[in-house]
Order: sequence, then C-alpha cells, then structure tokens
Amino acid sequence: MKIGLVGLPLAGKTTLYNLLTGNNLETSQFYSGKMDANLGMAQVPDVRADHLLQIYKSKRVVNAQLEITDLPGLKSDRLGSGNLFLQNVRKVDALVHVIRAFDDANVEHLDGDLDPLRDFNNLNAELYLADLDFLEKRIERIQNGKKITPEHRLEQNALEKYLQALEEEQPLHSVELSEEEADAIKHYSFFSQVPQLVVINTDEESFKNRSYKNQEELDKAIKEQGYGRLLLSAKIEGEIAELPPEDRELFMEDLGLKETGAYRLAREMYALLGQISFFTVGENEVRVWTIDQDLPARKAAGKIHSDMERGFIRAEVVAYDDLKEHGSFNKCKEKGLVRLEGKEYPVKDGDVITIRFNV
Ligand SMILES: Nc1nc2c(ncn2[C@@H]2O[C@H](COP(=O)(O)OP(=O)(O)OP(=O)(O)O)[C@@H](O)[C@H]2O)c(=O)[nH]1
Ligand SMILES: [Mg+2]
Repeated sequence: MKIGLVGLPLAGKTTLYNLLTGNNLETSQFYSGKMDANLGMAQVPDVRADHLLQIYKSKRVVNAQLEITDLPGLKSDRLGSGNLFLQNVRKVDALVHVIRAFDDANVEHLDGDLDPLRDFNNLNAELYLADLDFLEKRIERIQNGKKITPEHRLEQNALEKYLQALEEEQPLHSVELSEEEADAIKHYSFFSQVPQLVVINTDEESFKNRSYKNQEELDKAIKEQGYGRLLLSAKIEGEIAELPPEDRELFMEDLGLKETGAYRLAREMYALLGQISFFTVGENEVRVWTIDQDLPARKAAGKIHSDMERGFIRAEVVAYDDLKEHGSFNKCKEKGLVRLEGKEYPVKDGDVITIRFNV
C-alpha cells in the first residue's frame, strides 16, 4: 500500500513521517522551500502478531508495511501550479492529509494564524481545481469531436454532473449517476476521490481535551468528503517513541492513550481502504498479510505464493481471538474451533491460516 503525506507547509508531515518510518530527518520551524519528497517504509504494528509469536514460539514477526512518501508542503498561494504535487498524488493509494492544529509561536505559519478549517479547504482546493480542469477539458473535447457516439453522450452527461457538483463545492461521491453513466466514466480517477485520512496534528493540551480549533466545522467538512479522521500529536508521539518501553505506558496513560499513534494511524487507514490482515504462522515466523476485506481464501493464498493459489485444496483456519482465549492451537482444535474452509471462504480479519495445496 502506498501512502502520500500531504498538507500545507509546516503542518508536521516530516515529523509524522519520522514517527512512522523510524527515520530521523530534519524538521524545521521555518519554511525551507525544499521541493523533494522523502520515501520510506513503515512497519504496520499489530499487537496480535506479537502475541501469536508467543503462542507459536516462532522466532520473529514479519509485519505488513506501508510505503510512505512525505511530500513537500503545498503553499496556499501556489494553488493551481502544483503539477509535481499532483503527479505524486497520482502515484499513491491514499493520502494522509496532515492539518496543523497545534499552537506553537515558535513554528512559522505561512498563512498568518492557526486555522485548521481554512488549511483543510486550501489543500483540497488544489485537488478540486485539478478535477475541474480535467472535466472542462474532457467535456470540451467530446463536444468538439467529429462524431459523438451514444457512449460519448453518456460520458458527457456524467462528466457534466460531476462538473456541476464541483462548481457547487459538493463531493463527487454525492453525485447520482445512472448505471450506464457510471460505466462510461469508470476508467477515470479523480484527485478529490483519492481516499484521505485527515490527521489533526494537535498540541498536548488540545490533544488531552480532544478538542481543537474549528472542530465542529472541520469534522463536518471531513465527513462530507467521505474522508477518515485521526487526532494525534506528531511531536508528542515522536517523543514517546524515543522513551524506553517501560516509561511509555505512563506517558500514554497521561494522554488517555491505549495505543501508539502509528498503530492508530494504520488501523484507520485499513478501515478507510477496506483492508484486513490475516496471519500465517510457523517455527520461523509469524507473518502478517494485508488483503481486501472478504477476499476468497484461494485468492488470499495467492498473496503468499502463486503455487498455493493454483494448487489450492483447503484452508485450515482458526480465529486469532479464539487462540488468544484458549492459549494454543491444540486447545482450539479440541474445542472444534479449527475449521477447514474451501476456496470461496471470505477471509476474516484476524484469521490464522494454513493453506493446504498440491502442485
Ligand atoms: N508544538 C508542536 N510542534 C510540532 C508538532 N508537529 C510538528 N511540529 C513542529 O513543526 C515544525 C514543522 O514540522 P515538519 O514536520 O517539518 O513540517 P512539514 O509539514 O514537514 O513542513 P514542510 O516540509 O516545510 O512542508 C517543526 O519544528 C516541528 O517540530 C506538534 O504536534 N506540536
Ligand atoms: Mg517536511
């Protein structure tokens, strides 16, 4: 899964990037104007995998990973000229949109003052503008074409509805299309429809209160767009990650946190993209696999190895929750909790799976 970190300058993107990837890139209190992106891998933490390691006495855990691109901040006075920005957005499966909601007089604010709602709208305006531009050009091309086929007509209808929605600042997913219209434009992708997890980057105090500036309007706007939302403080999470493990819990408790920011971010991202995890276990390793929700067992087997998909016989499945409750595979077997499933079985989040296959 490829994730792009986006936001206005000095929102805390690189701070979050460091937290997720374990890197230690320089961050600055002043706008640097740097235009290069940072690319790194983030481990997706999963406490279930660590627990399976103990149950199966395996040697190591192989986590799922996210490929993270930390994009340069988009200046709000440069909207409409962000070609490089848009090229980068096109390359990712989802965006983490970092919004500055922390109050800190030492960190420059290019647009003057703290205004999370304005910042959210400013960055999204870039995506809207790019979609508008595409729609206008495409409609014009159809209109000026020599021959307008019925398919063109359908496409034009759909695109015009989209255009109208954007002009009224309505999200594209709210547009009602007929089945034929939807079909006529299904090969297009739109910037404003790239799934977004909006990270509200707060300071310690507003995190503790779980409240921030423009909260009501901002939450409403995020919801209307169909985006996800996560509250965290990138800076504090970074500081917590540097503590010795035994001290972390105390700090987290103080903030009312059970899980780290990296964990919560991964979980929200999976929910947003409809992804789940299943596990394979062995003497050597516990491995976490990421798949689309409800993927049939045979297709899931193909993620592990194409031979397993080709020669699939059955999947032996036990739920993580059952293993956790009963403590061992054998106990689960005694209780009849280990199932044999066929190729169409929709794999569930937390399934521990052994594929039986023959090639
Ligand atoms: N107080 C506070 N400061 C933060 C927080 N997150 C980031 N900062 C600070 O804000 C400044 C900018 O952070 P960066 O992570 O470099 O911001 P950025 O979005 O990558 O900035 P550009 O790359 O210039 O777009 C740094 O001085 C950070 O320490 C936070 O949660 N609270
Ligand atoms: Mg940065």
